[in-house]
Amino acid sequence: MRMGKFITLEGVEGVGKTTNLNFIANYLTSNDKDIITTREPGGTAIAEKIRGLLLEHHTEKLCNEAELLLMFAARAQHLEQVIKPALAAGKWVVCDRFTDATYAYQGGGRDFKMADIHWFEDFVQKGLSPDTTVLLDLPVEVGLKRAAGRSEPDRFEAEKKTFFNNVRQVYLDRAKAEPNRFCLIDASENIEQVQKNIQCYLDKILTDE
Ligand code: Z5A
Repeated sequence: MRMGKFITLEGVEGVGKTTNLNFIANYLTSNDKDIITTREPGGTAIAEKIRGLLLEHHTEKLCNEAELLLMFAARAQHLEQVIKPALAAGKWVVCDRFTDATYAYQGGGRDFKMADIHWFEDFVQKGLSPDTTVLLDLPVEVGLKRAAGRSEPDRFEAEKKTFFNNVRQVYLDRAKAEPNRFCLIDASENIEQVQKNIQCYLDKILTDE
């Protein structure tokens, strides 16, 4: 039985997911919600090892099919070990990225058919999907500039601008197709305004509960 709520954060590189994940976590906690924060790929010891494989550069090229399967392998482990038990215990799960990222990066970026991703989604998640997805949107160049200079670019960060523009477009298409689940936030505004807008949305969820 699922009692908690499942909230995910999405967006291209540098939109402020990590910054706002902490804000959401603090806001929900101050509203007496029992929450956990987690991330994808990752969130368990095994899934974090898979994250390492996915993000690191290798001398051998990681093929796109292996990348897609590893994303779902990490997700299966994460769901089983962390997300499902937390939701069943009535906790709110706030997760930095989930399957929308697979549609955006592997579908939009790597050109996999959306129907193939959908098949894996059904196989791994068996109907479990986020209640709410906060999509932080901003022009790709701005996000890349914000994220620049933090560390050596990982395997995804090293991709070209066209890749990220395709990723962004899939996110926007998905938000348009599911307006009830997505909360679309203009992440080009200053942090205070972005968080005010997120808070308005969270207040609605808390009131509707
Ligand atoms: N991936 C995938 O391909 N398929 C999948 O299914 C999944 C993931 C689940 C790892 O993700 C990679 O995995 C990701 C997609 C792929 N690769 N990429 N690219 P990740 O989430 O760990 O990595 P990330 O996207 O690179 O996140 P990030 O770079 O850490 O960005 P962020 O968390 O969105 O941003 P931030 O660290 O909160 O903020 C960046 C900077 O901007 C920071 O200095 C902030 O202080 C600043 N900031 C934040 N908000 C603002 C505003 N409003 N104004 C000004 N400055 C701001």
